[in-house]
Amino acid sequence: MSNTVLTETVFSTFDTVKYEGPSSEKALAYRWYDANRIVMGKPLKEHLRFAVAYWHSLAMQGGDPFGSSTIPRPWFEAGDPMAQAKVKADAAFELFRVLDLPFFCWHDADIAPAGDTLAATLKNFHTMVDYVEEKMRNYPTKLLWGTANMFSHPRFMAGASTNPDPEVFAWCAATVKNCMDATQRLGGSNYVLWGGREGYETLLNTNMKQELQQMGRFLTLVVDYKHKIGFKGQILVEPKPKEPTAHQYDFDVATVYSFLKQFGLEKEVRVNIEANHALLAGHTFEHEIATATALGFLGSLDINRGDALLGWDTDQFPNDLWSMTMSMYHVIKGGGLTQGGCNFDAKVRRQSFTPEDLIHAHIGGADLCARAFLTAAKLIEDGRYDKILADRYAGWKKPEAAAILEGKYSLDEIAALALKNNIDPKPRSGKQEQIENFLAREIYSDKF
Ligand code: XUL
Ligand code: CO
Repeated sequence: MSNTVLTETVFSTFDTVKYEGPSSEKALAYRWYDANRIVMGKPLKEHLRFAVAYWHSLAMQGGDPFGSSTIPRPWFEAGDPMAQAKVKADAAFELFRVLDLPFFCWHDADIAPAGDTLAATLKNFHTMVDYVEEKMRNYPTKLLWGTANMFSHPRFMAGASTNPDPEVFAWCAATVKNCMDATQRLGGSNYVLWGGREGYETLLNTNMKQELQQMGRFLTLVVDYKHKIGFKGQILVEPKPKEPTAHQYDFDVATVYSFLKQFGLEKEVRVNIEANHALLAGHTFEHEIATATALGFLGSLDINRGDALLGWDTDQFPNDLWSMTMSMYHVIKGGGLTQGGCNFDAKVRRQSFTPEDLIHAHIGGADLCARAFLTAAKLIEDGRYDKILADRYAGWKKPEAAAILEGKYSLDEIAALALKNNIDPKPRSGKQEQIENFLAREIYSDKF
C-alpha cells in the first residue's frame, strides 16, 4: 500500500470542518469557533491560537496501565520506523487540514524514531524535521511549540537534567539543543520544557539540593542557548505536581516562579499551564492562570481536562464551560496569549478509535474554548463584573491607603494612623452568591 493511500484512508476523505453557527444540524461543524470573527479588535483564531498535539492525536494508540493498544493507526504498519514517521506526518497534516486549526506541537520522539546511538537518533530527527518543513510549505499550519521527550526512554528513569548521572544530563543537553534548533528552523513561537522525570519517587535515595542545582543549571543553559542562536520564541516551563514521579519539582505555577527567581530566570522563562495539572496540584485552571498573570509570566495553555473522579492525568478534551470562561477571563485580563496559544494536549478515549472520533474531539474542544472566550470578552466589555471587583478594593484608591501600598509609611506610622483615624472597620458582604448568579446568567446565555 502506498503512503498516499494510507493517508487518504484516514483523513483525506473528510471535508474541512467549517463554522456553521450554534443551530447547525451537521455533526462535523464548528458551532462557536468562528475563526475569523473579530473580537476585541482581532480574529478569534489569533486570540486562541489552537494547536493540535502530535503525540496524543497521531502517536497515541489507546494503551493504558491495564491494557494494550486499541486504536489502529495505519502509519504504524507502514514499513520501517522512518517510513512510518513519514506516513504519520502525511496523515498529521491532512488532519490539520480537516480541522482547519492554525498550529501544531511536537516532541522529538513523536515525529522521528530513535536510532541505535545518539548520533543516529539526531540524524533521524533532522531528516524528519526536513520532511515536516516541506509539509509546512504545502499546508498553512504553523508550529506553536516544540519540546523534547525526556521521560519515556529508560535512560531517563532517574531523571533527565536531574539525573544522578552527568552523562544523562549531557544527553539531555544534546537533545534539547537539537530540538531548539529544529523549533527555530520551523518558525516555532515557543519552546517548552516539561519535567516528567524531574522529581523523585522516594526522598530516601534523593539529594534534592543537588538535583535542583542541576535543573537550574540546565534551564540557564537553555536560556543562554536561546540568546546565542537568536531564537525569538518564548521559553516555557510546564508545571505538574506529580505523575509520573511521586513528586515533581515544577509542582505548580507559584513553585516554578520561586525556582526561576532562585536562578535569576524570572524575566526569561514563562509558564505553559495545563488545566489538569492545576487540578492535580489542588488548584483550578483559573487559579493557575491568575497566579501567572499576577506574577507577569503567563506563556501558553494546555487545555486538556482531567476527571475529578479518577485523579490521574486522563488528558481529555475540555468540556467545563464555567472553568474555561473564567480561565479566558483571566487570560484576557492578563494581556492575552500573545506568542502562546491553546494546545489541546488531549487524547480521545481508548474506545474512541475511529478517525472521526478524533475530529469530533477537536471540534468540541475548540467550540468550548471559543464560547468561553466570547463570554469572557463580553463580560469585560460589559464592565459590570469588573465594577464589582473594583468597588471591593476601592478603599485602596484613597490617598492614605495608596501611600501605604507605595511604601511611604512604616509599620509604627500606620499604627499611629489607625489610632488617629479611629475607624472600626465594619464587615462587608463578599457577594459570592450574587456574583455566581450573575456569571451563570452570562456564561449559560445563548445570546452572542
Ligand atoms: C504531560 C504533558 C506533556 C507536555 C509536553 O502531562 O502535559 O504532554 O505538555 O511534554
Ligand atoms: Co501538557
